[in-house]
Amino acid sequence: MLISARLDKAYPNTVNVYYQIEDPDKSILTTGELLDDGKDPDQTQFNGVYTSRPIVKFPSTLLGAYTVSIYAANKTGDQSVLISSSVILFNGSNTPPQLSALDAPDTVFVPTGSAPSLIKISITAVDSQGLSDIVSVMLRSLRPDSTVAGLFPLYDDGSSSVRPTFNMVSGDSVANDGRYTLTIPIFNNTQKNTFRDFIFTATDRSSTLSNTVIKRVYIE
Ligand SMILES: [Ca+2]
Ligand SMILES: [Ca+2]
Repeated sequence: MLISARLDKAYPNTVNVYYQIEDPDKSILTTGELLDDGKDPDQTQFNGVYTSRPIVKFPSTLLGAYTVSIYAANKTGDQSVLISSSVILFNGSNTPPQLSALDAPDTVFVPTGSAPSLIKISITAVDSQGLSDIVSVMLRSLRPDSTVAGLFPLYDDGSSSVRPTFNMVSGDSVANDGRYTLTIPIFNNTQKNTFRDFIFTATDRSSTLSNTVIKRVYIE
């Protein structure tokens, strides 16, 4: 990979120019220095164009947007602003995620008391590029007139933390097993004698959408 940056002028031996490459999860993959020394791959010494050609090993299991950032620093440690651009890593043989084995109730009963009814919804997501290729599994809830009542993520987190969606844990049993879960509280002010169509989709790191799973849930 060839990286080069043009400074406003040459700073022989007073300024160092560095690059860093972050993976799609914002972890630093590699760092290094760009040189203005006229040695390959740099073409001309001291012309203010700094160049490097690092060998970067992009992990094939982590597709998506890698960020290449460049900054300059002088000998006393003053740094320029970071200049960044993105490199999108695609897998030419990427395949979409696949959803299956939905577990959701046919009918939800609105409670009479103040305690909410909890409905747990689970679905399995797989991807030929591995579970790490899946970035999201979403539930879109549609009213009978097809307007969107809500868009909610499902989690494969083993219920390890309280999620802001409903301010509760997801209800997921085992973290990172490809089984995604969301627990939805139904309160006594919920409208009855209607239904919602739950539309499930997963997305992978190449922004490829899965098959769609649809489930009509009646509210009584
Ligand atoms: Ca994939
Ligand atoms: Ca799970």
